[in-house]
Amino acid sequence: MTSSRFKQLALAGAMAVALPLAAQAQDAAAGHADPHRWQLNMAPGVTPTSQAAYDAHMVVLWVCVIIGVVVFGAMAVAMFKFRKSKGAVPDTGFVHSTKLEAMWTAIPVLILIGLAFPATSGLLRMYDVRDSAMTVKVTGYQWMWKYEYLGEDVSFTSRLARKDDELRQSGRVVTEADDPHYLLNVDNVLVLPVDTKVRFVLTADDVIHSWWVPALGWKQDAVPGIVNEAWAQIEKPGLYRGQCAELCGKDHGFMPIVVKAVSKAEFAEWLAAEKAKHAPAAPAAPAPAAEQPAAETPAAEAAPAAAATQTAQPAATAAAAG
Ligand SMILES: [Cu+2]
Repeated sequence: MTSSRFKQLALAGAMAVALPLAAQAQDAAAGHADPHRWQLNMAPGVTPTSQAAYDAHMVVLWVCVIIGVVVFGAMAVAMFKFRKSKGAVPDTGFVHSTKLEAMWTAIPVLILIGLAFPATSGLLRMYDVRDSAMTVKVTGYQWMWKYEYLGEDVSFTSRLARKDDELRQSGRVVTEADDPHYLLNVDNVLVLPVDTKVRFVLTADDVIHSWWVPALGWKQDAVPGIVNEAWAQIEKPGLYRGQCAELCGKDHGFMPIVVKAVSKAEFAEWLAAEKAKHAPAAPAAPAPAAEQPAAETPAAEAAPAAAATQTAQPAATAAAAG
């Protein structure tokens, strides 16, 4: 091989390593939530608990790296410096050292105690659902999710987007050009406000599912007859995708999750619009109108859409309170 050819190959090799690393650093800086090609590390996520998990993971990683360097370094020195061809003679008298044994017991114990602190404090924080500002009930079904904003009278189901479903049944090989988030799109996204402690209560209707959005930093089983809890406080607006993480039947791979984190003001606006959409007074159908107090119904029907929305909101709140 000529030297210029070798240089080219070396350069290509260096680029192959450096480019993904540079891309990763860029994505980490931009807070990118989606996994990407050549991603080498877990993502820090967008909640304080996911970042705590990431930090604990990085501490453990570096401790492992240091231990690896020390242990393999000592082995390398022992093998190359004290080898027979260099005239090394085994020390047959050295069979036991109480001091050494005490050291190699005590040091790992101390390391483990040191690692237990960030891990335990992170876990305790993760399980503390107190002082949450709102609660979302998540129910797993074969094969979709139902979201209920408790106390707000807003609920809907969320299933695989129709376009993805058609693509998957088309028999074609789906490429990124067809759909950059193939099988990770839903019809109705779960809208949540940022900088708000959102408590989740999770259950299932048929079999065990598991609600998992990696950017939030946890997954929680949704078990029929049992209510599990979790919480998230999303710090960055964005779209965060996840999937069911418990094998739940033939369409387990086709019940994705999409969380849309928006500003508090945007969320309040969205919630009000959802309430208006589902409020009994909004449609002009006679059946729901019968449930309304007699005096209010004709006014709401006659008024323009904006006025109907205003009427619907107190009605929805009253229903939620009752
Ligand atoms: Cu499932």
